[in-house]
Amino acid sequence: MHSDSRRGFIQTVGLAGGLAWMASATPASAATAPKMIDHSPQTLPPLPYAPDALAPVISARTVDFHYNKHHAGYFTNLAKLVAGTPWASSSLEEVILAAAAAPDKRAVFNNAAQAWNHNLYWQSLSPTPSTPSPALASAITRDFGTQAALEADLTKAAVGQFGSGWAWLVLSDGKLKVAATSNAGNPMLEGDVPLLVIDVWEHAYYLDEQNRRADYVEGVVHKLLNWGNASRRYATATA
Ligand code: MN3
Repeated sequence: MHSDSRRGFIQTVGLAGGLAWMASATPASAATAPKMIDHSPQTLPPLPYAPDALAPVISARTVDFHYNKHHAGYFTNLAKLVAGTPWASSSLEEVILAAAAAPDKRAVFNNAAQAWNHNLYWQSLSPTPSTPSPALASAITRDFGTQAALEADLTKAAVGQFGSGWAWLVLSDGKLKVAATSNAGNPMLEGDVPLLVIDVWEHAYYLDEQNRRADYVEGVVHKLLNWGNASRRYATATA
């Protein structure tokens, strides 16, 4: 996706959210606009595996708190914040992009984005070992050289993120890229397509690893990343 189509994507989403601020963005045809590959409801999705499935890297206790308290809490807060507004019936993605543009909707943005980021986080992990599809593997070779180089970049971004945040593999202008965001940040705000994400908020690892974020990240990157899901997202984003 090049920059014109990215503006078109943002404009389309922005207008769907009733935003006048996007009116000056360059129009792009639907044919060239990148796909929004999710239209997520504002409801907590089921955990895709048993709470103890990610142990010993991530304990059942951490998954329980993380999913049932933190992740569920963002949806609960969001529901209260958008109740009775037009955003109550919008997709999570529409709320995120619209709220990001409204300075007085910071709480809406934070809760919607945290809800979405955690949706992808659970999908980005799996107890079952997996490898990238041939198409994604080829793109990894093109953009990082080797799978090990990508994993090293992702690890560095996750360990190096100062404070709370997220480390991502994204599709950006047709290329794979590692990114980091702080707090509830999400690369979709830049027009990029998130393929997988690692949560580096302390609540993701503190019960298991205390301050040793690097141990958590190493375990996630080398034992738990769901390359099957990343491959499906890559296929959808490039179709
Ligand atoms: Mn979290």
